[in-house]
Amino acid sequence: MYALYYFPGNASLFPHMALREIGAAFELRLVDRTKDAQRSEEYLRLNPNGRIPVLVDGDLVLFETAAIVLHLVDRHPRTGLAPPLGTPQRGEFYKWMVHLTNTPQAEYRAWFYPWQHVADRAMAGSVKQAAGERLGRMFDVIAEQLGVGPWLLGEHFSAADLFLFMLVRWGREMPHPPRDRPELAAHAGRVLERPAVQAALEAEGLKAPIF
Ligand SMILES: N[C@@H](CCC(=O)N[C@@H](CS)C(=O)NCC(=O)O)C(=O)O
Repeated sequence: MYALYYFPGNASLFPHMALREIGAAFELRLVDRTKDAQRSEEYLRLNPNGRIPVLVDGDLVLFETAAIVLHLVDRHPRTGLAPPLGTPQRGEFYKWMVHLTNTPQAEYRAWFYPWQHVADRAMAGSVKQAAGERLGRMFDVIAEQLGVGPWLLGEHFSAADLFLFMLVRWGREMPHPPRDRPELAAHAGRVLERPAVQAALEAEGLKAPIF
């Protein structure tokens, strides 16, 4: 039985959707950000960075959402959430997982926490605006690469699609949201139709508009 430390809509949504796609037994443990629980002594023992999520798998305690999902797809190879090891498609899968985590996901930190990126908090608005513009260019490229899809790996649905869905969702209140790109809106719509995704959103209490 896995335990996933989460907060609704946070980076934990990606492994949460993956766990439901896999059909694995898991328990959700709320890290109450409204009380800064991510900075509690108890949580810092699990993730000294004070960030959500964490997955506990027996004696293994993992932070980093992409690493958690890579571990889950390895633990459940027959669920098809990643192409077989050593295939060109597996390489494409790694490309998207790494790109999404170290490019748009990392950039979102500047969008959501701009004051952490400047010594002078008065500049935070400018940092946020620039982050939004960089994210826009990143989503332009992703949309172009995705094309008609239907998935990031073409005909093969993978965990990377869940990741992209979460990142598109995070930008829903941007001046030029990711959903403005027809490829990304169509992709998010397809992911949203999946029963496992619906179940995860419902369990986290996330309501429309989802993206
Ligand atoms: N690289 C980390 C980033 C996780 C992250 O930034 N989580 C956010 C929520 S989406 C968080 O914990 N924010 C609370 C804080 O920074 O205090 C991962 O992918 O797990």
